[in-house]
Amino acid sequence: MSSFYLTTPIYYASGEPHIGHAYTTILADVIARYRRRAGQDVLFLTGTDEHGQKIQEAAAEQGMSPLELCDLMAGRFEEAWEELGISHDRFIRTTEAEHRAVVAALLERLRDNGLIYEAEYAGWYSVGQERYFTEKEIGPGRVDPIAGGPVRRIREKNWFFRMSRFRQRLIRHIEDNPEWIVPVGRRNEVLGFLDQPLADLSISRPRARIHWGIPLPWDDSQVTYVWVDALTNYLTASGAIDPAAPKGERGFGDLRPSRWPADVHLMGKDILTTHAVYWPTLLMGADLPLPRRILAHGWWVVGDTKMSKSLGNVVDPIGLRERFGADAVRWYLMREMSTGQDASYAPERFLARYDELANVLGNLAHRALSMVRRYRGGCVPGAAAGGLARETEAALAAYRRGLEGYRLHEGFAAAMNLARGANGFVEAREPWALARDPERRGELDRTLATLVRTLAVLAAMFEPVAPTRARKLAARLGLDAVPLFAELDALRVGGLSVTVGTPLFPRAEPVPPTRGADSC
Ligand code: ME8
Repeated sequence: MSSFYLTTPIYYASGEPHIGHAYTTILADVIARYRRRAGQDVLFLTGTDEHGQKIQEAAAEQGMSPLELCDLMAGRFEEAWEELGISHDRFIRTTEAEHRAVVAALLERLRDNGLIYEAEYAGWYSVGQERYFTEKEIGPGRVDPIAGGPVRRIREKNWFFRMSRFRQRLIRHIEDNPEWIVPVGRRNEVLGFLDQPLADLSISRPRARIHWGIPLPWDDSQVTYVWVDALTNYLTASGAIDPAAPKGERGFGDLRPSRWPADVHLMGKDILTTHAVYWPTLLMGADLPLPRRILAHGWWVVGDTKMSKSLGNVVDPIGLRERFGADAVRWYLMREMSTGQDASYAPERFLARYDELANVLGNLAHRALSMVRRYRGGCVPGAAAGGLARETEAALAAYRRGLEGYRLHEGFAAAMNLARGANGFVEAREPWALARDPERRGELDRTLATLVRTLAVLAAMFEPVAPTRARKLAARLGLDAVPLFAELDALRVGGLSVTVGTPLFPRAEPVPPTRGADSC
């Protein structure tokens, strides 16, 4: 069985989970569920980023110790993910002892490789982004260019990683691997960034300023820069480095058989540079393989401003879940945003996407199952389910291309189109008319079998995005579980005993019943 390791960013434990965090995590969950359904052995990692000045200051403001705040917030993220149906395999916290030891081992290796030196540094630091910006980046207004927050002038002694040495090698890697950073626009952004000389990376902060961090193994007056600490989580969770093993000559011993390298790191475009420049050069410096792919998605915006905690315009995904259910939130986020582009959150678009679930997929299920009950006593006829064969095959192929090529919106559009096509098939066949004509019994049987088979395929296609309703749909079809993709060809629907039940997606607002449902 092939394996698949995917990661989300680890979220700052200083703020509540919002719809932006939910988006990345749901995106990862949908990919993870899809890969599992396609038969892969998946490791899906998420977690919280718990060190650094941002956390230290947030805890102080709330009168808590940093660890108390992190415990509280890690719990909040875990609860939110539970409520949104996230199926992660591991939730990592950077305050875990194993992670702290892996960070120390990685730094030692970089140092033993001659890539670390000490120097005085002066620059503009944004606590919001936990990084320095250049004079040019902050512009005349002196604000952080990502969220517009304040920057502080800081002059201090730091340890540095010789990142500049890896510029050419990184450019070559990006050029030789056109799909390493997706979508392509983001890849070009990184190449543009690398057109400029690449500075060395400050990897530590004086403990006198920030006490909440992982001490450098060779200088405990300094703590590890929080981005170096945070990025290393991907390696910790892979199991590649055994921090308890005797230390090798260069920071750590041989790598353990593990999940490293990751198949894909997912993140928002705000943190592409850290993932596509800092992280791979650190890995190169430590002689470790690079992740296989980096996917940077767009932002959810309100009007034309990024949704962000500091701007106070965040949408609470849990509030939406309470009203419409987790599957509807997941569907909206995946369907509405072209993977990679920005999208604007709008309540009326949420309702429109919900109506699509109710009126196309929900309606199809309700009509088809009601007709099996009405015309065949709830037992699916054993006739050949050959109708819609070409449409189903084409939809499955487009869907799989979309999910494997990280264009999820296209995959789900194909799934929804199949459901729409199946509703059209009902209108064209007019089963209610067939039912009145005893000579067309066989035709009615084939129509009903086709509809049930199509619904089984749709349950498989929707499971990654709408797992609860897909399972419900499969159960209504009389199946024990949502079929895996490999099981679809051999699936026989004849003899299944269906139940109609209440609508899968109760209508958000009353709308008149459709013609087909009326007639049967
Ligand atoms: O950056 N639209 O954590 P963070 C879409 N701890 N996605 C959004 C979003 C929006 N409006 N706002 C946030 C950090 N996100 C670091 C990461 S990883 C080694 C360390 C998502 O809590 C998006 O994935 O600020 C973004 O990259 C992430 O949340 C940032 O979360």
